[in-house]
Amino acid sequence: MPTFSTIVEKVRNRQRISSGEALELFESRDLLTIGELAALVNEQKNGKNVFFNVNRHINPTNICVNRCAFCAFSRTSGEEGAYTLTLDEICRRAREAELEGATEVHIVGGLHPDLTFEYYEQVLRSVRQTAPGLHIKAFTAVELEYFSRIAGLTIERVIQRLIAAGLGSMPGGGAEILVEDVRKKICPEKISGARWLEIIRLVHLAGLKTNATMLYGHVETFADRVSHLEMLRELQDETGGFQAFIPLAFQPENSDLKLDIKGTSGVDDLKTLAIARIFLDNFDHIKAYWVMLGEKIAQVALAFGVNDLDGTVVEEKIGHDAGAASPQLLTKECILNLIRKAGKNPVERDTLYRPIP
Ligand code: V47
Ligand code: SF4
Repeated sequence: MPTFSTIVEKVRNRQRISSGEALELFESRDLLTIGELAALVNEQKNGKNVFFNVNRHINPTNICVNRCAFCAFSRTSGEEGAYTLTLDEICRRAREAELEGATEVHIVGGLHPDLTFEYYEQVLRSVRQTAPGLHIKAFTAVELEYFSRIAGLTIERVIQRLIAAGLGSMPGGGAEILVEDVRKKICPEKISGARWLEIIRLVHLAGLKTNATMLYGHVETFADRVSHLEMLRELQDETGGFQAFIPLAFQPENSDLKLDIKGTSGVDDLKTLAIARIFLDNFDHIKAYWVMLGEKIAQVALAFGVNDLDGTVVEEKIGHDAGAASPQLLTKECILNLIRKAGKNPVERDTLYRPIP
């Protein structure tokens, strides 16, 4: 049984901690020591710099055949609130974003029963054509598996064709909790955790960077969170293709998950971010996604090992359909202010973490 003080010594000596030790940290009440350790690890990697980007989210459709129990965004075809954007509407949003100084569009959506793979290729081509200055970060491993199924293509071929159409990198969604028992309860129709990792491995091998997320604060145990982090750390040791790790705090409103606990606590949010910073020693960036955390916890997270706040976002549906209390967008000035008031140095970045002068 690892003791808290041996874990502290290990982290101070820049040694990797084990899964058992990560579990010990999750079970500890000493939030401040965990935060201090995470801040130390982050400072060694990133100094006082905190990254953000100017981006815009676009969700082409909320119609989805999966209907995960935690998801308040998805609809069945024909249901009230179901929508599918036209290519023109997608391009208008991208063009608007570019004119407003964005460097990235983040495109993810539901698994639509009728749209073809060619439509998604067309989305990428059209965005590239109308807003050539934007990096396109799009689609999750879940969507890639669906494309491969509807098009009758291998995942490798799907990846090649998406790259040819303009895909620049991938966000980290669809990971949820990679442990099978948990997936059976919260997203039984979704690809397995093993398949998510396999597809991401292929994306990394094709030369694209991705992020990794973890949806926490629902039915999972601390041990499940640690297993999730362990699987990510192993894959990162192999490919080095992950850029940022992003814990996503579960927003319970309007979802089918009936839980006693309504949403995560600030203590759990900060502890999860900090332990991720300590455990994922091979990840360069830990992102506090302000949409799910709220601006205040995201700001405090900068003292708990976080070095990225995501971006301006502009139009967010997934968290807000599930009751997120954060605003729809943060202006660049607002993000700069938030970082400076936390005593840190804001750095605007592009998708690949190159500073923008
Ligand atoms: O995969 C769905 C999650 C994800 C809820 O990579 C929910 O830069 C909380 O992955 N409460 C999509 N979370 C969002 C995502 C993301 C967001 C920002 C940045 C990046 C990045 C990636 O949202 C889904 C799912 O895990 N989600 N429903 C909910 N009720
Ligand atoms: Fe569909 Fe993704 Fe929502 Fe699951 S989380 S129902 S796959 S949109």
